[in-house]
Amino acid sequence: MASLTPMIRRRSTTLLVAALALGGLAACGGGGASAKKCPPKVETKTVTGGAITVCASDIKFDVDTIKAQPGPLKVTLVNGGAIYHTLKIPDANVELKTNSGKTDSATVTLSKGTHSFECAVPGHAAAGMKGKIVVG
Ligand SMILES: [Cu+2]
Repeated sequence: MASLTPMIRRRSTTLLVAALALGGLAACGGGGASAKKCPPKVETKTVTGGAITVCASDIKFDVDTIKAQPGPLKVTLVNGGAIYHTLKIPDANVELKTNSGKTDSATVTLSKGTHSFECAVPGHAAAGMKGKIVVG
């Protein structure tokens, strides 16, 4: 039965790797006290219930375009990254500011049309931390 040994050994290695991978996933999704993770980035989020959450990580937001109805809009910024980020909406004169693992929110009322938002940390908008809010 000596010829079975290599196969058994290989299977053991595979199981070990699988267990490590599962362990890694659990650690990511487990939601430790300060471990907020952003969901995968999407092109568009449509506001429901007058509130939208945007997650910032290093170095992007989790959405490009937010579609909203006219009226008050509560914007919440979640920082799922390791460094400081903001979400600035110049048209509303609002800037949400978050350190790693923190959230900030404000309610804005934007006119119909397209409004930009961006992270105001130098270099971040240029690196892609920007998007738009389309109201109408
Ligand atoms: Cu930033």
